[in-house]
Order: sequence, then C-alpha cells, then structure tokens
Amino acid sequence: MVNLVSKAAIVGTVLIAILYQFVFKTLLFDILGYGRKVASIKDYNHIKCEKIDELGLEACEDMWLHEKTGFLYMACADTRSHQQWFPAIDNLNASGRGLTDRIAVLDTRGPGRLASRIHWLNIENFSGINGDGTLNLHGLDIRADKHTDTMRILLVNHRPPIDATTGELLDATKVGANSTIEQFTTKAGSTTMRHVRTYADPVIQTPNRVAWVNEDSFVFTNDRTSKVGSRRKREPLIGGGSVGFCRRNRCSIAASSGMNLPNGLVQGRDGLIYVPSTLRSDIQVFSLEHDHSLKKTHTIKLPLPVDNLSVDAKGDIYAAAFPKAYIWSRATKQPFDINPPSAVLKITRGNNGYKGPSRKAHAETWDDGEYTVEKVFEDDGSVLPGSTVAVHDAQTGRMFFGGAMSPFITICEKA
Ligand SMILES: *[C@@H]1O[C@H](CO)[C@@H](O)[C@H](O)[C@H]1NC(C)=O
Ligand SMILES: *[C@@H]1O[C@H](CO)[C@@H](O)[C@H](O)[C@H]1NC(C)=O
Ligand SMILES: *[C@@H]1O[C@H](CO)[C@@H](O)[C@H](O)[C@H]1NC(C)=O
Ligand SMILES: CC(=O)N[C@H]1CO[C@H](CO)[C@@H](O)[C@@H]1O
Repeated sequence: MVNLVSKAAIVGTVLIAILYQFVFKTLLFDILGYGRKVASIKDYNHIKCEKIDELGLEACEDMWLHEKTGFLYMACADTRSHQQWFPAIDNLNASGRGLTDRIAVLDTRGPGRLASRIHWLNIENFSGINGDGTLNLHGLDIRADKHTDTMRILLVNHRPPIDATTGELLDATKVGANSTIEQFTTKAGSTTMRHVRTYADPVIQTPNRVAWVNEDSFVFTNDRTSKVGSRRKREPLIGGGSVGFCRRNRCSIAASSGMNLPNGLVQGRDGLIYVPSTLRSDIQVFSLEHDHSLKKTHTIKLPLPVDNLSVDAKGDIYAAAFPKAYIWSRATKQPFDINPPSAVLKITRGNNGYKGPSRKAHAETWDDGEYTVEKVFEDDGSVLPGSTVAVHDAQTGRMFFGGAMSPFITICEKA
C-alpha cells in the first residue's frame, strides 16, 4: 500500500515535471512572454509612427481598409466603458456598457489635417436595445461590391441580455451577453449605414470576428465555448472555441477542434480561411467545403501569440502580436497607465526559399516551406497601442494600429 502510494507520488511528481516542461513553460514563456526581450520602435529607424490620441479614436478594436479609396473603417468605443462591458474579457457590467460605440471612417490618403478627414457613420433603421439604437462593437468585416460602390458591413454586437417581458437588463455575469452579428449597408464615402438584418442564433455564442466569404455568407469565430461558467474558466488550459458559418439566416458550426481563443480570422486572397488562436501561437488554415464545414489544410506556427489578422492588396497577411501577453492582460485593467508591448508579423504564402536571418535591425524570419513569417517590427509600448489589429496599405506603405482597450490609434510609415 505504502509502496503504491509512493509510486503514485513519484509518478505524480514526474507528471508535474513533464507538465511544467511542456505546458507551463510554453504558457509562461512562449505565450505569456515572461522573460522575452522586446525591441523598441526606435531601433527601427526606417519607420516613423504617430500616435493619434484626439479625435475620439478610442478603443478601436477592429479596422478594415477599402483598397480602392483608402478609407479606413474602424469599430471604436470608449476605453472606460470597455472596462465595464466587454464580454470577451469577462467585463460583464451591462449597466456600464458604452452608449456611443460607432464606426469611424478616416480618409487615409486625402490631403489636409487628420481631423478634417474623419467622419462617423450615422445609423439608419436599427432599433438597438429597447429602441435606443446603440451597438456594442467588437469585430467587423466589410465586403466591397465588385461592380457598384455598395459595401456590405458585418459587425459583432455584444448586446446586453434583456428580459423580454419587462425590458429590464438581466444579470450578464449569470447569463452572459446576448451577442449578435449585424449586417449594414453603406456606400464608399457615405456618412450613413443602413441596417439590413440581425443574425441571432444559438450557434453565435461568443463571437469575436467575422469574415465575408461571398455576398451572402460569412464565417465567424466564437473565441470561447461558453459565455460564462466553469468550463470557460478552464478553457485557457484545455482549449476551446469554434468557427461558425452563416448563410442568409442559417448558421452552423464549421470547425471546433484544436483551438484555444480563436479570434481575428480572415479569408485570404487564396480563398482559404486563416484562424489565429491566441493561446496556441499558431494560425490554422482551412478550406471551406461545399457542406459549409471547414477542412484543415495547414498550421502556421508563430513565434509570438497573435490576435487579429488583416490581408493587404498584395495578399500578404498582417498580424498584431503580443510579445508580452501578461502585460497586455494587466493593461486591460489599467488601460490609461499601462501600455503593453506589441509586434507586427507579416505572413506570406508561397515558398520564397529560406533566406536566412535578414540583415535589417532586429528583423527575424521563419519559413515552414509553405508560409514565411516575418517580424516587421515591435515596440515596447512607447508608440503602438496594445494592438489588437494591424492594417497595411500596400499602395502607400502605411500601417494602422488599433487596440480594444487603448485610448488612441497609431499610424506608421516608412521614413
Ligand atoms: C457598473 O456600471 C455602473 C455604471 O457605470 C456603475 O455605476 C457601477 O458601479 C458598476 N458596477 C460595478 C460592480 O462595477
Ligand atoms: C426603414 O424601415 C422601414 C420599416 O421597417 C421601411 O419602411 C423603410 O423603408 C426603411 N428605410 C430605409 C432607408 O431602408
Ligand atoms: C437577444 O437579441 C435578439 C435579437 O435582437 C432578441 O430577439 C432576443 O430577445 C435577445 N435575448 C435576450 C436574452 O436579450
Ligand atoms: C475582432 C477582434 O478584434 N478580435 C480580437 C482581437 O484581439 C483581442 C485580444 O485577444 C481580442 O479581445 C479581440 O476579441
């Protein structure tokens, strides 16, 4: 008996040691970033960045660039309300939710002062919560029509849960947010967007980002498996989350295995769906099958945990990355005091042949034969917002950065 116990204890200790090696070490160093050295933007002397901390461009969680016009569409909110209501990070005080979340449009290629090139989209035909017309924004995607100037907008909307009979707020810490996906339509340069429909479906649980796949279908990530509860608390260790597919008013789960905090997915120029999982430091690549399921074709390993992806006009994918995720997570609680480090990765398809480490200061590249990953630059938190999205304009070379909890956005260009 004693022998058995001690044997069990030894096996237990060994298991913990192995766990430390493979799980906690990965978690601590590779994912949370303890001990990782971060370069400063000043080390990249070919890049000049400007922080935009006025004009109301706050908590701009997600961005999309209209290639043709250079209009940058941003889903913005305010940092203080995100501290109360932002279901993705368990901020579930619905009565403190933002009532002014809106879409900003910045004419990035126009002349004149920035302030004169910004406008906000007015909303038409959308009732919001009890008729107040409000949205609580998160991910967005826009599809520009090939032949007309129509643009189809999809927005993740974290509605507070409402009692259908009394119209009173329900306790979101118990039932979670009532998240939906909203479709709007607008035209390039217009100052309004008109509501088309709401996607409310049991499959839309914890939506994070949406991505159009054609005129009437889209995919989206559920960053977690459940809105609230104990399963959710364990998910960082056991994994979870899924990708859903919606066509007109019907939604279904398209992929649900091997993810851990899947978030800012995109459709690449190659038609494949790229799904980053923040807590796995990888991007899973899927093809969309005729039955609306996703079939995995590749996994791109990344040197840093990444967040939301964007595709530029050349088809290169840009990713906002967290060199020190543990600081990012602290900053979500003190967004005005702590500005976490960020990095930008560029992912290129096609075997360019591994060229060895690049000569550019601090540049690093990785190549798996199918995809090349390059660290474009990183910042210790002095100019970039704790970035959750990075968008590249291939025409001008400019890059735009926003962050869910940041009180500002940043624009960078080659000096
Ligand atoms: C929730 O938000 C409301 C409105 O901002 C605020 O008065 C209240 O103190 C907040 N509750 C908690 C628990 O933080
Ligand atoms: C708004 O909705 C109303 C009723 O649902 C409809 O009659 C009207 O045409 C809509 N307006 C626009 C601009 O679509
Ligand atoms: C969630 O939103 C949908 C769409 O507006 C609505 O029909 C439903 O009643 C809402 N449910 C809750 C619990 O708020
Ligand atoms: C659409 C979007 O912006 N998604 C995610 C970007 O990254 C942050 C941090 O992980 C998430 O909270 C967002 O949900």
